[in-house]
Amino acid sequence: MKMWGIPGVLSILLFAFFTYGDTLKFPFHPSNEHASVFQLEKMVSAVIGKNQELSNEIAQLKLVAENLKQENEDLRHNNGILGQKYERLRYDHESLKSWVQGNSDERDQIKNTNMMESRLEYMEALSLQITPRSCQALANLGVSKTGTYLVDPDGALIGESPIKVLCDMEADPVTTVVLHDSMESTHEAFSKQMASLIDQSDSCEKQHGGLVCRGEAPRPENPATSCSSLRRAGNTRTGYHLISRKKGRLDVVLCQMDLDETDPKFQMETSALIQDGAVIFDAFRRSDYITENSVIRYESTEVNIGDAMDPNTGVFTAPIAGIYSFSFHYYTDDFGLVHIRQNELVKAAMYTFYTSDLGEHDVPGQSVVLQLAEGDTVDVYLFFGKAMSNTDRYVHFVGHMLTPL
Ligand SMILES: [Ca+2]
Repeated sequence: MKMWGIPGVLSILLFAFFTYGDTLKFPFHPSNEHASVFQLEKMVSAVIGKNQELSNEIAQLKLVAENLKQENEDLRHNNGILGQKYERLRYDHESLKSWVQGNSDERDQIKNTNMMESRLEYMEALSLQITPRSCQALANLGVSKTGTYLVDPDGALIGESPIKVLCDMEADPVTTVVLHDSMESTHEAFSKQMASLIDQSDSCEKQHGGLVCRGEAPRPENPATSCSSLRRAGNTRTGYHLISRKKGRLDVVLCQMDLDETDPKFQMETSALIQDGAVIFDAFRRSDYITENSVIRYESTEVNIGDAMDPNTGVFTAPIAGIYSFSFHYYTDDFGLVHIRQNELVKAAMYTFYTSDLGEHDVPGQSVVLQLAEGDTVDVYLFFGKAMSNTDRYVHFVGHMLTPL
């Protein structure tokens, strides 16, 4: 290396001077020339030796520098490789990311599709459960296209499963055609559904090896008279219902709509009933009634719910069968006999034995509870004596139904 040239030699000489300066003064002493030459030779030899030593060191340093340079080169090279690797990794990461994104999109799509499918299944399952009873019912819901549909003649959620039928929506009335292959269940189930369909249709006939039904049967009476008629009317809720089997009353029955109609538990009676309309009257007089051997008549009624009391004839006519309560009061100061009668038969009597001469008088009365059939009559008959009254209304014939039967 040049940097080790002249400045190197100078530094060696300077080094030598400072190291051996003292001895240099001594060898040039004029009195010992020979020794001085020897000393000089020794000195030069030492300098050369030192120089050699330094050269070795320099060579070593050069080697170290070369190594360092090489290492630096290696490091730079490695750095480049690492950079490339980093770039590659980054690229891989990006690819992975977009792959994951794509996957997740696909997964979302699959998820959405699955959700749609399960919703569709749900709707299908639901529609099976709430399938209308006939093509007419479908038409009433707004379905106007002729085609194959599921209907459930014996009612949704009860009885047999829906059956597949052909609905001719263009026919008037809408026609339900049941083909033989339209039922996948048992013969018994098929027969039940057919019976229900016939029950609900206006008319049915066998045609082309199938059954063709048209229109809707008239709605059952309202209120229904049984759990069966309730069910036919479309009420398929199991529970307590009111049915009307007799005029003037509503019976509470338990309808187990999920049971077959032949099952004795399908319609369970309870003793609870509700009176359908009240029967209460209070007929009175403001004047004496003195016509013996006749039905006492009245001038008016205070209350006459159900219009079962005719004050003009004095006769009460039971509008419905039931248990009724009656009472009659009047004023008298005479000897007399008065009857409360059912269908003109005596059921109760009032007897007085007063004499007006002695100033005796009273307000006699009587009460009865009678079981009446629809149309039975009840009246008060003056056998003899007087049923006296004035504007204070001493005469009252009162009656009301306690319970229907
Ligand atoms: Ca059904």
